[in-house]
Amino acid sequence: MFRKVLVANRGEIALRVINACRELGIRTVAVYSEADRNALHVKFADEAICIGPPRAADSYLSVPAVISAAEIADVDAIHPGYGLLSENANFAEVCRASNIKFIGPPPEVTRLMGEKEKARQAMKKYKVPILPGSDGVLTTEEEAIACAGKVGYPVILKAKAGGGGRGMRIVRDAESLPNLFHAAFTEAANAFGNGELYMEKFIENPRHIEFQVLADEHGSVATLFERECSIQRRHQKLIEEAPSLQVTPQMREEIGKTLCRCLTEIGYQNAGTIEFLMDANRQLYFIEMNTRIQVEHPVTEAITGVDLVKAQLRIAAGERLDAILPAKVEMRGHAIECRINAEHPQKFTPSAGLITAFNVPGGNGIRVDTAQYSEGIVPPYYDSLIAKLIAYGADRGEAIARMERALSQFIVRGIETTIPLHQEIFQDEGFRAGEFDTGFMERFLAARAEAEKQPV
Ligand code: MV4
Repeated sequence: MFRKVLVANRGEIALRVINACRELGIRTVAVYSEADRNALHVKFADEAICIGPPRAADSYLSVPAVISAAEIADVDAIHPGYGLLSENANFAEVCRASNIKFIGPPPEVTRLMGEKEKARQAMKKYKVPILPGSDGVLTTEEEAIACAGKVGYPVILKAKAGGGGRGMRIVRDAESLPNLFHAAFTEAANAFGNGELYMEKFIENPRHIEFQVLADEHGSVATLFERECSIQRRHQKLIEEAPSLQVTPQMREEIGKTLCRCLTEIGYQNAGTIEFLMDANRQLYFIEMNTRIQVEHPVTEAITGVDLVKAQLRIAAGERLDAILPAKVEMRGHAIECRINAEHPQKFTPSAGLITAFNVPGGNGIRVDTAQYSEGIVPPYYDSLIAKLIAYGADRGEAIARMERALSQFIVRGIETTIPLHQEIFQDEGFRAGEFDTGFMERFLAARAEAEKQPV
């Protein structure tokens, strides 16, 4: 096992990784920007090194700054958390060249999954269901029109270098395709330095369902079932749960087996998430793979009892999955996560500043992952996530009841948070019945805006 690990992140995930290391007897090194001097990840790590000014580009995202800190502290490995450098294959290569273990898959695999169209073809090769669409990138409008003719409208153009919803265009007919092709290409070229596009059949208001896997360095891959992540706004997830009410035991088993075979062939290692869209016929189609630990990993931990971050560390240290996991990973009960953001609950504008009161709920079935505290500061430079509230129950009803109870006891003063928004969503009949798709928040917010127009 590693002697010392550098945690190349901040906020709740940095603390989450520090906790896992502590439980495994690994020393930790925090890195921090000048804005995070008083942050809890700095306080709770064994050592801490300031790596630069507040802007992430000058600190947490700076490969030379992070690698220098790792060399000065003489660590064996770096855990990147999520976001920041976690899916940067160049960073993983620099780690390798510096003889520091990057806790994630090999750079070649990170690069493959970062090229969305290559990932799609790789999944197709190993029989993971994909949507009808292009084979490879489309080089001309003519090629795109021909492809859309075969697939059938509506189609969606996506950036090969994209992901997470940027640089996409929905195309509903051949007449509008040339302009949309040009717009998507230009946007992708500006955002990612690569304008190449591919095409898929467009699914209206799909559900977003993702499968969690763990893969060791000896060719073993295990599935830890799925999460339902359809409650999102502008590609930012708000609520996630596990398992999905829409996935039958047979689908879970079949997709799980196919993914394990596929990822063994690809040479995947570490924790990973395979994202799918579910259409109205409840068919699942691969869209993207994320090669990092995800924000919503605790709902999977709650239903499986597996500590995913400890598993990442043990896998990266060369341990075998059969030593890390029970003979058969089983799921039990239901878990839901609310992302608590430092944002105005109606306008979604960021709300940085001093937290004057912070009461974290607890009790049976409640987990809170946060690096915030009373008198803590939310800097304006980073992601607005300040806490994750996870409720577990024997069934979805119990998880909902516990979440509502905990939301009412989660008190944050001094800044605005999305807690009141979550309380409203948990009142929604459709949400409570599990009847929702990725269009849920748009409809919910439109209905709320409409209701506010009516005089009382
Ligand atoms: C799609 C789609 C419909 N059809 N692809 C958005 C984020 C990116 N990861 C993929 N996205 C979508 N891809 C096809 N072929 C609809 C979306 C989409 C979406 C997906 C997941 C969660 C929320 C979403 C919100 C809007 C659109």
